[in-house]
Amino acid sequence: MNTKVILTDFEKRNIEIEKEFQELIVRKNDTQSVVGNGIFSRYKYPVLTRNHTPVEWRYDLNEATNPFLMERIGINAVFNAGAMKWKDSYILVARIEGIDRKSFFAIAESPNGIDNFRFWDKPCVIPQTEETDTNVYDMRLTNHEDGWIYGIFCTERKDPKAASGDTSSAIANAGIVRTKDLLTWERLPDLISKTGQQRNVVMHPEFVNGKYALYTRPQDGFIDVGNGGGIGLGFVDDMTNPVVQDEKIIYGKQYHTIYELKNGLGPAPIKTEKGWLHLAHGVRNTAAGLRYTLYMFMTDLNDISKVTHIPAGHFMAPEGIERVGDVSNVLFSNGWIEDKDGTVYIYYASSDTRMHVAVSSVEKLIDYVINSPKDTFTSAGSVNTIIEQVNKNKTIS
Ligand code: M1P
Repeated sequence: MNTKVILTDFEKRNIEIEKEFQELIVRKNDTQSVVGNGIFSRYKYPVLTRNHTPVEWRYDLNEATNPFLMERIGINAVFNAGAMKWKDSYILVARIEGIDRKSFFAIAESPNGIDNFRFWDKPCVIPQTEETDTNVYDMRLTNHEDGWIYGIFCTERKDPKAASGDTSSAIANAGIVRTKDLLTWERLPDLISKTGQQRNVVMHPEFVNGKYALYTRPQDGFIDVGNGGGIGLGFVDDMTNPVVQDEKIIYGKQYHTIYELKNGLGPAPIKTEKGWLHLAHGVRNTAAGLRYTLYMFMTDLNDISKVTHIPAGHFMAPEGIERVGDVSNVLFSNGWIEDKDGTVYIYYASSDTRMHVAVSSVEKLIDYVINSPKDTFTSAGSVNTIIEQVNKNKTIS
């Protein structure tokens, strides 16, 4: 006997939601079909979006309590992810922002680093200090030689000194967690530094003279860097009492550059035979608001406070759809992965909305950083740089 199963609206919608979700997760990613700049290859599709978050996070899947199968918990954006290789998988610790504006962390894992990223079943549970975090975001992962994986993130709380009626002033500081399995996170005290606000704090993967080295970004206000800003470097004796000593700016903001207004380090640096490769973001002001681009520099292997190479201008800037989002005209990166064969997966977020990947190699990035011309800081200097290249090209037979 042929009995026809009649599905309820709930059941039909459930099937559609699941189908759409699975299609998105397994979608194959390919390099963009453009010649490109030879430095890196962008990929066609974002690797993580809000639609990649598990259906179970967003929907109450019980027909009795959610008969219309409505989304009960909305996710607004998935961006600014820390990254690392973990047991042959590519891991992103993404910043998930709910529609309630609160950000939190969740791990997504891929077998190849370019597609098939799937979130683990629950978001990360980050223990609290005595002072609860109002908002947390932008975790940088460092696999430190002391045997721990550290996650340093921004913790934000309302400014206790804010005038009554001022409901937006906040204090940003570096929150610190560590783990050995990416499942259980031990919360350490927040960073103790002399500066007013800290964001974009990143741990160096090796001890320096027996101390932990931290890249910082001190600034006076929550939004305004004031007299502060710039990428700093400080040292900590003991991460369970993280007092920063000898904090110094190793690369400051500079007039008429892409980091004119502020800059901040991205992921932990990659060690190469020529020096430490760094990825950072630079911010400048425009009539259309702030513009965030990514740039690279290299520091000395034996003196990590010494910047040895820094090409002029941006390494990556928002293109196409990347330009548009909740905070438009922004590229931000706090995660990259160096594979055993030298491939480098650069994970970057566009416009505080979604995550992308671009692929390069250690060899190419070294070449880019060492052999690209430096900023001359004037238009005449830029013209001269081009003329020198044209003349050099004329000598090729
Ligand atoms: O909105 C752009 C970025 O703004 C901040 O970065 P920074 O402190 O360098 O200005 C952060 O809130 C970051 O998450 C965000 O992507």
